[in-house]
Formats: sequence, C-alpha cells, structure tokens
Amino acid sequence: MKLYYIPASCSLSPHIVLNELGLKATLIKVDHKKHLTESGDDYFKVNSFGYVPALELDDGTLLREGPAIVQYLGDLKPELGLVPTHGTLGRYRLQEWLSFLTSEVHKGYIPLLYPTLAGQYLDTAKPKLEKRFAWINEQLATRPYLMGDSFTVADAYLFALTGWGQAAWLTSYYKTDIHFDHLHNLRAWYDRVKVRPAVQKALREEGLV
Ligand SMILES: N[C@@H](CCC(=O)N[C@@H](CS)C(=O)NCC(=O)O)C(=O)O
Repeated sequence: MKLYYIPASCSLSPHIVLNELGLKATLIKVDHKKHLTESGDDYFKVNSFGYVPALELDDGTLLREGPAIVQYLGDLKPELGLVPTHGTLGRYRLQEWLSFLTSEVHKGYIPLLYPTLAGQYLDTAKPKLEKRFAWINEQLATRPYLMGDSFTVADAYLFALTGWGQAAWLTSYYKTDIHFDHLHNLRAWYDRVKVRPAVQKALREEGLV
C-alpha cells in the first residue's frame, strides 16, 4: 500500500491508523503548493483533485476520502477494535462521528485557512467552529475517547484536525487561532492521544516532532 500525505494535514489521520494497526505502507509526501510528489511526479495524475489523503492498494486501486480510507484500514484488522463491526449501531455511530468531523469541523476550518477571506465570513465561521469544539468537549466529559473507552479511527481524525489549532507555525501563517485550553476535556483528550506510540511515530515520520 502507498499513502499519499501532506505533513500535518488531514492525512495524518490514516497515517496514525496505519501505525495503530502495525501495517506497513510506503509514505509518499506531496508538496501542497506544487502538487508534486517527492520524486517529482505530478500528483494530479494520482488524484485529479490534488488533495490528500489517497491510499493506493497493492493492486493499484486508489481509495480517496479520509473517512473511507480509515474505515478500510480499520477493517483490515477488526480484532484491534479501531472500527466497530459492520451493521452494528456502533458502526453507524462511527460514521456519525466521521461525517461530523469531515463536514462540520474539517471543512469548517476552510475560511480560517485562507487569510484573504478574513472579514465577515471569518467572523461567522470561527464561532461556528468553536461551538462544534465545545460540543465535542462536552461529549468527552464522560469518556476518554470519542466512542467510549477505546481509541477508534474517529480519534485519529480529530487529532489531525485539533493539531491545526495548536501548531504555532500554522496559527501565525493562517488564522487558525482556535484554542482549547479552556476546553479541559478536549485538552486532556488531545494530550492522551498525543502520547500514544502510534501517534508519536506518525508525528516523527511527518517531521512534526
Ligand atoms: N474530502 C477530502 C478533503 C481532503 C483535504 O481537504 N485535504 C487537504 C489537506 S487537509 C489537501 O490535500 N489540500 C491540498 C489541496 O487541496 O490541493 C477528504 O476528506 O479526504
């Protein structure tokens, strides 16, 4: 398998999941401005949309979209419990989380990532995003991970997204000054996830620590 990634982006989520599962994949870094891989290949020829993550299977099949990729990976080793079993309510809960994270949180960041959109739109987008994080904080009041007692692929996705509010280089370049220090459950969750060996390994492999 090959995972196409941009350091510190949403592709950190499947990268963490690969490490949690102990699966080997070739990591291919993509330059987010030039859309070239490290070896100079045109990334648009891999994914015509130009975005990561993209997972290339051993038979050459390409799987796109973070929520689909992490479920595919989790299902390769169901015994590790990173995804609930198909057909159970737990699986729909997972999809509920992944849909919420992708549409309400991930894409909620977009206006903040483009400084040229600063102004009224930003003033609307930022409180919305903060409200969603506050809600996540409430959910974490009674459980250590998003789905309950154990880490799932939803935690990997949220970790990638919350990192955008933490990294100084991002907050100074973009307008991602979303802070969690007052959201104690989310803060504790972030610290809990960050020390997981698989997460540390992914951060090292992406050059982030
Ligand atoms: N719908 C896609 C969106 C992925 C996405 O927004 N990727 C960003 C990084 S977080 C990206 O690659 N941006 C570079 C670009 O669009 O050229 C998914 O959920 O996987």
